[in-house]
Amino acid sequence: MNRYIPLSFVREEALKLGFQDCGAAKAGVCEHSNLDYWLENKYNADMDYMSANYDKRIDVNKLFEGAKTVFSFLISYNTTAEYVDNKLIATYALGNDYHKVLKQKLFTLLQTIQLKYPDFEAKICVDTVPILERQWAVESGLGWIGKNSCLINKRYGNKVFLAELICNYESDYSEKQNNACGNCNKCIESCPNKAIVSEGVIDCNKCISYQTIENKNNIPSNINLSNYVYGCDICLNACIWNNKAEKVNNKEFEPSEAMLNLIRRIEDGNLEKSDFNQARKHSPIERVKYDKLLDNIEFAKSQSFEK
Ligand code: B12
Repeated sequence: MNRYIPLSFVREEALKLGFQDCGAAKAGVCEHSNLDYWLENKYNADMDYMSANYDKRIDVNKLFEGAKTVFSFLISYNTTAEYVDNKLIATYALGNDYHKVLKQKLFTLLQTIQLKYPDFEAKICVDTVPILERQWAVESGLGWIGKNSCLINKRYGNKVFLAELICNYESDYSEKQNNACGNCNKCIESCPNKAIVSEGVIDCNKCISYQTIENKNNIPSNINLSNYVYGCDICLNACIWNNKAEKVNNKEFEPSEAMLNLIRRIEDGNLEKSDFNQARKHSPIERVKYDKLLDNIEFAKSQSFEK
């Protein structure tokens, strides 16, 4: 007999742990024509890891043998905390590192599930696992892919993180949602480098987020950083669904004191390595080295830096 777990049970437990939503989709090969197109056009820039592990990225059975269901989870980082929209560091990096926060939550969830379903097994995925997280979120009914390529949720907008459990149980599968971007092109128009080359497709060579986080070489001189020195929120902030989004009280993603200090130091031009080391302790900003951050600041300053 097939093993079965109700989605309502998983969702209820996930919500107790602070997730905003959870859905489920039947495991298998994922729709990947957009990934293929993106890679063929070298829109991944120098992110070779996006072409490596291709077989795993499109088929969750290669990540977890005998996969039956992919549960997708959504958590908002659009918090009620008051802070100046600093236009230096992207919102997603102001609070605790979402990789650690979400992995811990899913680990706890897995333990809770196993108390009731002892032979439930799952692989926990958060960001770095080769899986198309946005596509699985669409398949799991959590929202649609916006023109800025982000997963947009009607209630929480696009400032949301995603994570998955690939498991050996069948479940109830969620209904997909319709795309509700309509004729709006605000995100496409907002990007100063025209990085959104067609609906849902980002050319990372032109993307501020890529240039300030992932690019290990010099930033090309024609790129406009628009003040950002780590990540970018421009196409997310432009989204009308983001403006309507319900804010959440997720304390772990509120800006840390160390991060607010880092921002003040950058603004005042007296940043020291110790400020960076404090801020990186719990933030995804640890993805870059101090020297890369300094280079980004120099580059942004050379292009009319605003406070
Ligand atoms: C590589 C990567 C990046 C790269 C490339 C981003 C990109 N657009 O591809 C860079 C460094 C630029 C980046 C930036 C950001 N990232 Co990032 N990133 C990833 C990563 C590791 C892989 C994404 C990927 O597979 N890209 C390849 C493209 C082809 O796939 P995709 O964008 O997911 O597109 C799928 C769908 O959009 C769909 N699709 C594509 N085009 C079209 C067109 C139409 C019409 C339709 C219907 C569908 C469709 O097909 C694709 C799958 O086949 C994921 C984690 C993961 N494992 O998935 C996080 C992830 C996508 N990133 C995330 C975040 C938070 C960000 C930033 C907001 C951070 C910041 N503020 O700076 C920005 C957003 C920039 C943007 N507009 O995308 C979140 C996004 C959550 C969300 N709401 O969508 C993820 C899911 C991480 C997480 N666990 O939460 N990121």
